[in-house]
Amino acid sequence: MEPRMLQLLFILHVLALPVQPCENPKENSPLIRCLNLELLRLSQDLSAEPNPSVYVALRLSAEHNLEKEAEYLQRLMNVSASSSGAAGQPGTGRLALYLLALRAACENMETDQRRQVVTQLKHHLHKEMRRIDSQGYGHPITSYYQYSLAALALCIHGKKVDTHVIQKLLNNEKHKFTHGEEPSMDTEAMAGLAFTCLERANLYDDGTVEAVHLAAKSVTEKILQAQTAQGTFGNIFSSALAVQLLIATRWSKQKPECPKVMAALLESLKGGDFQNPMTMSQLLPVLYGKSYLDIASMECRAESDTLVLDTSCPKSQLVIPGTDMITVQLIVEHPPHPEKLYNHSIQVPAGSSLFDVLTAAQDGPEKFTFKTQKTQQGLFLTTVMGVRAGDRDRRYWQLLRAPDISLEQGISNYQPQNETIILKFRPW
Ligand code: B12
Ligand SMILES: *[C@@H]1O[C@H](CO)[C@@H](O)[C@H](O)[C@H]1NC(C)=O
Ligand SMILES: *[C@@H]1O[C@H](CO)[C@@H](O)[C@H](O)[C@H]1NC(C)=O
Ligand SMILES: *[C@@H]1O[C@H](CO)[C@@H](O)[C@H](O)[C@H]1NC(C)=O
Repeated sequence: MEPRMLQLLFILHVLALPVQPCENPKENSPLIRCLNLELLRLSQDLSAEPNPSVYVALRLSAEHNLEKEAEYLQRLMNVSASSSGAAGQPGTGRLALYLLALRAACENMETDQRRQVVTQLKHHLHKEMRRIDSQGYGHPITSYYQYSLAALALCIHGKKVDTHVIQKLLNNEKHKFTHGEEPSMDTEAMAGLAFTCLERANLYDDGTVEAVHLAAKSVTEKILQAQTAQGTFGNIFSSALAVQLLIATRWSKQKPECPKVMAALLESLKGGDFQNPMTMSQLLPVLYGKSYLDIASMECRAESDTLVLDTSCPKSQLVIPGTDMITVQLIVEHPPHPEKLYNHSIQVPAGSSLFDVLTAAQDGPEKFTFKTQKTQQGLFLTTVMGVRAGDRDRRYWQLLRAPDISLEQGISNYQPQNETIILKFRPW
């Protein structure tokens, strides 16, 4: 029998198996609907730059407000047509998300302008690949996360990804993907989604199909093994993407990993941990049993146009700073310089964000200074005490709780207790 035929039989066999994907129990639907509405509300904020990840999440939902989604798409296309990424940055990931958004909108891709977007992403991916190759470097320009996202986006559009590009991702999968110096389950998951899409694409030779199949399996195993006692894969934020991979690979929800992680995600959602548009938009699809792979088969027909902005959902549970004060010891470390650049205690109202702490320090007598950059994830800390962390030298200001616990949120979202916070200049 022809290999193609065998492959087809295999796919039909898999489809016939009675496995249900990792899904949440139905009784949580009001909570999920509120997350959906929160994202819809965010999409209506004209002062914020439109975010393709938010658009994709709205599209993968089971409920829609088609008019508002269409308006958002217009704004998204408007921005992407006029500007292409921040200065110097190739914007690989942004462009990939934009392409996913176009497919999720069932937009016609056969126009000169649209073909050009695809070509541009291929070009970016090549530049990323060449950087990995360039002597003694081994890293793409942005990150393996964006590299994977780009491969996924091309694959979702049925475009062939250069096998050299795939090979580089396969090579790196054999090591661990990292986030700073820690394992990055987000990146494992995104690479796994890309491998799974490539495996099913019917565009590659048997050797490549076999290699991406094994890589997808290996990534899934790494993720399952990383499950914590609380049920998360890595931390709670990487768990959303990890579950997308389990959904895409049709991991049975009868297996214990699934209900455990779903419970953890819903608990965190209830507790208000998902605060910024990026984390919310990565979570919503999995709560509707969807992954980014489902974008490939979207038809945009007969969708339920039932979502209306109302006030039935509780406002996000941000603690309003009160009158109780807390004391945060703020330490700035710039290895290898042994002396601390800064070490003083700051008083702020309980419930303040870390950003509020840094601002209070800046206004204090001790000459603390910092700069930030606005992103969809909140404010990114770029410069501390005049020391700027750049993409070029692959350094960043890591946020830690003493002695060495890396924070899982950025300065906009993290609310310190009475504790010591360390800002440490680190390679990544
Ligand atoms: C790559 C990456 C990094 C790189 C970014 C550098 C680079 N040039 O790529 C580095 C290692 C520097 C980094 C740092 C941090 N990161 Co990070 N990062 C990611 C990752 C894996 C991919 C982001 C990406 O490329 N997205 C795709 C592009 C298209 O979107 P983008 O919006 O343009 O991406 C930019 C921002 O996301 C920004 N960024 C990256 N991380 C963070 C974190 C925060 C809080 C902010 C405001 C911005 C930001 O860098 C990206 C590239 O320019 C995500 C995983 C995920 N699930 O999203 C985690 C993730 C976003 N990071 C996270 C965290 C917690 C951090 C740190 C706060 C860790 C720490 N304790 O210090 C620091 C930021 C500290 C600071 N100075 O403000 C969390 C955020 C969770 C949340 N609640 O919002 C995530 C989701 C990982 C996780 N599961 O914990 N990160
Ligand atoms: C597109 O951009 C132009 C100019 O920046 C603006 O005038 C117009 O209102 C925008 N359209 C939409 C749908 O946002
Ligand atoms: C922080 O410490 C202050 C005094 O040291 C105390 O009054 C307050 O209750 C503490 N707050 C928290 C959240 O622990
Ligand atoms: C910071 O300063 C405090 C005293 O203000 C001191 O006890 C502590 O050891 C210092 N920490 C570091 C890491 O230098």
